Amino acid sequence: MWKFVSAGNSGGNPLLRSLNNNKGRQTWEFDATAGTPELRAQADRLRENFSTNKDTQHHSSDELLRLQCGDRIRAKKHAPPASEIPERLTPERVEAHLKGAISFYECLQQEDGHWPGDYGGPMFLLPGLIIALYTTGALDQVFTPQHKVEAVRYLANHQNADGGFGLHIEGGSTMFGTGLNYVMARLLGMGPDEDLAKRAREWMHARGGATYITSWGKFWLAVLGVYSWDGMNPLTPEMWLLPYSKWTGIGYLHPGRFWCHCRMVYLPMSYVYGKRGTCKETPLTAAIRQELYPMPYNNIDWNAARNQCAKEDLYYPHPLVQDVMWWVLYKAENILQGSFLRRMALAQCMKHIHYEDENTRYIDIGPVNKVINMLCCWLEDPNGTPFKKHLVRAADYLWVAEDGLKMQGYNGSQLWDTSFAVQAIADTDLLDVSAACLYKAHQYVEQSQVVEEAAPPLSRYYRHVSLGAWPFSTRDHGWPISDCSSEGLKAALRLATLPADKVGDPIPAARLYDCVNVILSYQNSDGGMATYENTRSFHWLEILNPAETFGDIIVDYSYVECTSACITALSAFLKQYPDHRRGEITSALRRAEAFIRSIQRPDGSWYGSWGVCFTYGCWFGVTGLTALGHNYHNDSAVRRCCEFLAVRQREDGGWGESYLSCQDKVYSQLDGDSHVVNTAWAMLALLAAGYHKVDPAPLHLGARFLLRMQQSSGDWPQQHISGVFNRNCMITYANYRNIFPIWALGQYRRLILLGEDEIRH
Ligand code: LAN
Repeated sequence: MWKFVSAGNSGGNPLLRSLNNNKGRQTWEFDATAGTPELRAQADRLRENFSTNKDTQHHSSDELLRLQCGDRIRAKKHAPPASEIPERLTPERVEAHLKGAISFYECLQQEDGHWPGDYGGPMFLLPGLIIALYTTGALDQVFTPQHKVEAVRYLANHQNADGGFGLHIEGGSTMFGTGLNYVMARLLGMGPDEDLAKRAREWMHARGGATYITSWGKFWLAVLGVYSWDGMNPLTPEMWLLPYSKWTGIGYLHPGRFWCHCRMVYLPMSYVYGKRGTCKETPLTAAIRQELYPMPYNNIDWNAARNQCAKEDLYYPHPLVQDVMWWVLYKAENILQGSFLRRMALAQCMKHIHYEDENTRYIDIGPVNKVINMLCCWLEDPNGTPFKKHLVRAADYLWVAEDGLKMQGYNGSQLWDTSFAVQAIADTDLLDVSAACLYKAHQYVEQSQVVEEAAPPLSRYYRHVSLGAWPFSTRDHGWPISDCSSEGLKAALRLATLPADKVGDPIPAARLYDCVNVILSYQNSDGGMATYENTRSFHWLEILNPAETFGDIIVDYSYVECTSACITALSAFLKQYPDHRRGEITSALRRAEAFIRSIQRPDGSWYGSWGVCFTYGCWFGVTGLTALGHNYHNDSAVRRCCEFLAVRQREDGGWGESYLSCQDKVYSQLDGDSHVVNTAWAMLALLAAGYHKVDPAPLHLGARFLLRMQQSSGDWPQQHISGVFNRNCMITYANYRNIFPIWALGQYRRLILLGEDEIRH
């Protein structure tokens, strides 16, 4: 049976370095002897159930994790009341639902204090891992037969009715998704004539074949040797030898100025490209070569293929300047390949790759560079320790649910979820049911703050300061993020206001000061905060974005979410530490406020870049302003946003936003029921604004919707996907369905039913 394993259990391996005994590490292991026959049968029923409904419900619900926590769930003390939800809600009634919700959610919490959860969604990640493992000959070392069964199950569950695969689990078919997942199916042992493979191939052939795959797809196919490197726009590694300084002008094109995810993906990609690192031909790769295209492989016009892209994949079409640039670089390849300059550039890339690996304990910043860095280490030395260290960290990205095995968008969202959970649970004021769980969560927050700076010199590796920051997932990952630092700080500050004998000792002030230092350092000249670093270049550089499916990947911009999180954290900090860097903090707050106001849309909303979508952005926009004393009564920006939200409330009392909002940048209503997460975000925004003092009716309706949706266990259902990146790719946040309803109902009870006045941010 598949078993979720958390933290320290996975220690002891000398190749697996950890700064804190693997706190937060999430892995799944197959143990043939685990569980009882009944449990195994139940897991199979959950799988069957998913497959039966897969065309209407694309999102899995972390049922296997819940199954594993079954004993705790059955033994828990509280459940929500079963009787019908009354017309008029009382504080006692909502309290009973909250107790049920908290005691359920506590059952999922791990010993180290974090909440695990599925962080899948994108469909282009696992194929990259499989291609890299196949190329390096390590597939069977990392993937047991059970891993393969679950990976194939995942494919079968997420193939669209038209035979293709999407960019993410809820999206329409794309060449990127279909080409890569087809190849993955074949590498996992599926025959070309099996139904899944046949239908996927037909989808591709009907659209011209795999030469129409996006540039990242071309890269992976070239690595496997089923696409020619001549059919790729060059990933010139020499860009790493450009001067960085602004004064040179060309310095603005240096990858060190790109958004760190973009830079860290193109770094190893350009190494592999520069080396033409390709899988040794096997009978299987030779067969795949012929299957991917409607014409014979040898007849393909590779030069033309460079710029081909299926219309289904085209979110950001190349502007003309890019085509010109690629043509020049394509010609330059003849000179650069094998030259002294190329050797220097490759050595430079490898230096940066090793730095990234070592400073993230081989987890790496994300799933894409993780896999390509691993491939680079193998290309450099197939028997070397770096490659081995990579292999043991592959498991950190894999997740198993009732829909199968998937690769996640990060090594988890541990710190992010735990910080929100702390704030949500603490905000209910129900310490008698939540003290033990807050105590453990406190440990996790403490244990995951970054207390060791990345290796010096930071500037040579284009790294921002990390000391004092909080990461998104684990301390071992360690990349600092503005809003994760802010949410971590807010969780720590909130816990410090609760009795230490119940929730544990507060984190020492000096460590909070370090965090404030990082947060302040994130402020850009426009007053806002970006994600991991400061904005280092210009928006117009986006014309160089070669990834047709993703928008806005070149530069780290200021975002409403990041900026608002920094505001709410700094203002909460000032309340507890009024004398620490007061002048700097107040001036940073003023500038951040001006930024948030400047990006409000004429209709009163804020566009959310990392969650779906306007409800998410509005929650951040509003709370950024209300933390500074503005509200519905005294501020027209807050008022306009409340009105934007109020008119989008639906018949059933909730809010429901489709992921299409993210790509189209226009509010898009969901089909069917409202969504508990969107409802909670909208309610949190309205409550923070004090809208209930003008009209509590929408909040009563929203609360009743949340209560109606709550299950008898205290859980909420998993509905549509809630996260997004780069405008177009969706990502799962499995914990949101528990955290945000608890948070919104807790505030609703306090501020409306109990009539309290204090809004906590
Ligand atoms: C994330 C996850 C967390 C997210 C928040 C903290 C929620 C956000 O407020 C800031 C941006 C950040 C850190 C973020 C950025 C983009 C990430 C890293 C991801 C969505 C997780 C996966 C995604 C990454 C880019 C996926 C790999 C794909 C590429 C295009 C490189």
